[in-house]
Amino acid sequence: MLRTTNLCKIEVINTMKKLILSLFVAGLALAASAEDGHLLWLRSQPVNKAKVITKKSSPTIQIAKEELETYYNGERVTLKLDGKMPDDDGYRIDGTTITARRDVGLLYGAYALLRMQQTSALGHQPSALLESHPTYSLRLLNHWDNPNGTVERGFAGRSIFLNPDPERMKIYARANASIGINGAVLNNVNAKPEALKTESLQKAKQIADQLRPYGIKVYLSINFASPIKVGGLTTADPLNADVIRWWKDKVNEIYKMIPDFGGFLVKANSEGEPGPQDFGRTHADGANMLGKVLKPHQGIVMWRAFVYAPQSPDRANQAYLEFMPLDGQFADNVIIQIKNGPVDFQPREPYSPLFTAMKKTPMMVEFQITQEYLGAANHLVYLAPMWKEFFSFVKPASLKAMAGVANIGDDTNWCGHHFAQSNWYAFGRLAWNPDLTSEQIAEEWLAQSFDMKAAANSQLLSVMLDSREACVNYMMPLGIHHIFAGTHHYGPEPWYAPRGVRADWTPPYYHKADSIGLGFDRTMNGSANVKQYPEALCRMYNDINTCPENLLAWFHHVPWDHRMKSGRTFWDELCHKYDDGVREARHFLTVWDSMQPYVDSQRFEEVQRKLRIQARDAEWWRDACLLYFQTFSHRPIPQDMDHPVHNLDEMMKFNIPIGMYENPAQGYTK
Ligand code: GCV
Repeated sequence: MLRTTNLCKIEVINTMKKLILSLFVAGLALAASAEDGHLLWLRSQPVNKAKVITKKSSPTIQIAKEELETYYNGERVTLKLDGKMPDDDGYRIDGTTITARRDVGLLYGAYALLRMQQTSALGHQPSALLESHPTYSLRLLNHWDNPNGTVERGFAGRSIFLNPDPERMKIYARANASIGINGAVLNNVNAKPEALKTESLQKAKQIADQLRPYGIKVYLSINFASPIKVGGLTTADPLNADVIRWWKDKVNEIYKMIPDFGGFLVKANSEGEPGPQDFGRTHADGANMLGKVLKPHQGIVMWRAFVYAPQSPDRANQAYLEFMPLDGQFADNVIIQIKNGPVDFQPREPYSPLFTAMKKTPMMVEFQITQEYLGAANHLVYLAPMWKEFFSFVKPASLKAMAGVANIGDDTNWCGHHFAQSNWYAFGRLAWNPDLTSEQIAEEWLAQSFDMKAAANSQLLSVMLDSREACVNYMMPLGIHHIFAGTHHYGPEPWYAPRGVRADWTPPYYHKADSIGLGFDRTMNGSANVKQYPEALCRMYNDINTCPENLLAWFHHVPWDHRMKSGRTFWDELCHKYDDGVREARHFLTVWDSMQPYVDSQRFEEVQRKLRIQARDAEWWRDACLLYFQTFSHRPIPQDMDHPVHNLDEMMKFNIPIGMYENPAQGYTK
């Protein structure tokens, strides 16, 4: 009896020991695996092994040295400046010697070497000879941050610039420098005049000082009426001598504080913002006045072409109509900043025809990294394929620069969704080299952001590469556009058209559904938008039989029974596209669920929650759009697909909010 009891005790003690040990091991594993995404793609652990040899020292070279000495796992790296290299930010890596013309080139070279180390499994050899030069000298993030800390179309918390915390600024600067981003516009293009008050400039100076060693210049968005609103003048007429003097003094004040200030970004005469047209002047008059004032300081003006008037029969025509007559009239330090598409960052648009029409004006493209129209921070949508699509029509060399509307806020993981970090990453990599493929960039990002086995990586790679087309499918396939909810741009509201709201801010203006068909007739018989494209494209888009099907309802009012290449009618094809999108969104979730063994628990769960939202939203999109369009088509939903599970009348009463399942995004301000 006694013996048995003792044996039992021993067993209990052993079991407890085992339990404690396993809890300890599990605890360790958990601690090791907990990741919150705060370090972005720069998650390497210090190895503190390399010795870096360099003759020159500067704050930028010092950072390059520290990065390599901390994270490079070779013995020795040499950093060399070479005045014979091309005069740009490029670098050469020969074994473990990095050579560059500029200090910042050495920093970019250091990050490139570290990237090779992190992605070596992809077959990049650290010892390979590599010389790389940026396609664009200006690679800018546009932050739409407001002085009160909100971020317009931001879904990742509040502005990181509200109280620029040095630790956060350092991660931000490292991340940008690691992918070659060299400029940040600190405030919203819907600029408050206060942005130019001395107190605000002092804050900009503080940020500029923190970013400078990483090769990043700061820029500001300005309100064109600032001479009135800040300066107390009675006019902001760009040809008025007092106005010009006010801008000169303001610019001098800025450069005293920030000697390497980059320049101004201007949204003028657009969506109610003031501009030169308010004083009977042109965009060129306004932009050139600012250009002249900035010129002695080597500053630039980025003047946006995002303009449209409420009464126009076709919003897509307008930027061209306003800017083409001014081609060749802009000063040489003015760049016209044009959104990739002619309407507004839709999941799919054709390229803006201004890019191929303007021949005598420096231009830059504005992409939107924040997912205003692609599921906010809830949907996994990798945007590189969309930007590459743009570059398949617009030659990179025809542009001067690239800007991206940032998806960054003070959320722990910066971008709201762990995978949204890949869009920040992809933007920077493409601004350096638009010839990189979406696949290369996604592979690099995955290799640096997770520690997965190759097979798992390749499944995630497919998810990323398919995600943009999936989003197009479940939101607005076959060229449909701008059928978003009226009060935000997250869910569908193709029926939204309250009295009193400008027509071009309502979906029926764009989809034009009726008993005949669906889509906006932009052919020569319609708004003639096709005419703004080069002749061959014009011809192709104008003919419903040659127009690419993925833009069909963009350029045509497509009859419901129009025969598609698949043999289906347009209506049936539309139904299938929506259903494909839903299936794809569900498939992304299934793939992710199988990643659990390879991903740290925190990021696994956070991404899983978002993918579940995405799959539910996709279903909501399909049901809302198909049931609503069916009231015009009067055709049945095909039998060989999943049928809607919601009722239209119920959906029409409910406006799916961005934060339906999560905390609402704080950013939306309009
Ligand atoms: C910053 C769209 C967005 C606005 C944005 C505007 C622009 O209309 O919805 O939030 O304003 O584009 O790019 O200026």
